[in-house]
Formats: sequence, structure tokens, C-alpha cells
Amino acid sequence: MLEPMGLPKDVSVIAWGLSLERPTMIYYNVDNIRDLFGHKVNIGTTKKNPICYIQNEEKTAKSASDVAQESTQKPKERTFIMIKPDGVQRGLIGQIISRFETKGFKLVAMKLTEPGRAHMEAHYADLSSKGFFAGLIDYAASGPVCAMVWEGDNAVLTGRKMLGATKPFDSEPGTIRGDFCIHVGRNIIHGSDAVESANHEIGLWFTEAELCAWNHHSTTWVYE
Ligand code: DAT
Ligand code: MG
Repeated sequence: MLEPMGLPKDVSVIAWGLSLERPTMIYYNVDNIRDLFGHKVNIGTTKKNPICYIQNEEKTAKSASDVAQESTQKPKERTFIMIKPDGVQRGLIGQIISRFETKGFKLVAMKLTEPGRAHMEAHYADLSSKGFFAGLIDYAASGPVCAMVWEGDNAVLTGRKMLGATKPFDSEPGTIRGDFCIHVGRNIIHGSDAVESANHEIGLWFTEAELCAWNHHSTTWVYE
């Protein structure tokens, strides 16, 4: 399928590890490609497709580029995080984003939005029988919220730990709720509580096109 060919030095190529089903969007300069992949590499192109593919002849230990590619090809766990109107009003967006960024999670989507009561009722539908539901919706729909999707290994459970307990009094110092708020009705942030609910919430808040597929340059320094 692949025909060996001489490549101009300034051509970019797409890397395609054997463990991957399709090419990634990581581009390398041909000058450096053999250095990156070592000598166990074929460079070729198909007749139909002018794009040049790199294929490992033999799977060896994961290279840095393999890890980066896998992070693109197989999305890691994602969680939906929302800074509520009080967190936005109190100027906490930056500090909260910073915690997720410095943890090593990857931001996949983010928007400041005011989607209205009906949307908040859908988001909190599982709590509709609770006595505090009406107040919760009043509060959640009272101003803009910062909706985000963060990605990484165990993002859902780790995100919950980073948020702290629902009631700030029960939240450990060092957690977001433990550090930044006092009352359960003003607990500044939402985080998905399970992978299933995360996927549901991400679908409720974002279109597929709003979820950015990108490679974080630090991937190989966050994951071994
Ligand atoms: P969490 O936000 O930790 O997932 P939850 O899903 O049980 O907690 O409740 C959603 C939100 O509803 C919570 O962040 C704040 C509010 N809430 C929960 N329990 C409450 C209570 N007893 N009184 C007032 N508001 C409450
Ligand atoms: Mg919840």
C-alpha cells in the first residue's frame, strides 16, 4: 500500500503509530522525523492521497509522540465543570481555571453563558423533587456562568475531590469550596459526579463542534 518516496525537506508529514486506527494531526518536519522515530520507520505515500504517512515497522516502547498521539486518538475521561453566578461575580474564574490547568487537565471547551431557567432546570433535573430546587434554579439562572469541559485520567472523580464537599462547611481546606465559600446555596462551582452524568451534561451544554480536539504540549510531562 505504501510506496517509498523521496520527500522534499520542507514537507510536513502526519505521524501514524501502529497502535492507532487513523492519522493524528501532529505534524513534523521531514528533516526531523527519522530522529523522532528512530530508524524503524517507513516513509511513504499512497497513490490516492498526497499526504505522507509515517508507519513504525515494529512497535517498540512508547515514544513521546506515541503518547501524544494516543491522547488525541482516544479521548480521556471528561468532566463538566461550571463556575456558578457567584463564582463569576466574585472574580474567581481565573483561580478556578488555574487549579484545573496546573493539575494537568486539558481544557476542551469553555464559554461564559446565561442559558436561562429552562436550561438550568434540565441541568438539575435529578434534584427537581428537592425543597431547595426553586431557590437553586433562581440562583443558578441569576447571571452568567462559566461552563467548561476538562479532560484527563479520572477527571470526574478528581474534579469532585478538587471541588470539595457540597456543603462548604464539610469541604476540606485546599479544595475549591473549602477555600472560597461558606454557604451551600452559594457554593460557587458545579462538577459532574459520575462519568455517565458528565457525558450527559457535556451534551447538554456543548455541541460536538464546540469540543476542541487538540494536543497539549505537556502531555508527555503529565502522563508516563
Ligand atoms: P453537588 O453540587 O456537590 O453535586 P448536589 O448535586 O447534591 O451537590 O446539589 C446540587 C446543588 O444544589 C449544590 O451544589 C447546592 C444545592 N444544594 C444541595 N443541597 C442543598 C441543600 N440542602 N440546601 C440548599 N442547596 C442545596
Ligand atoms: Mg451534583
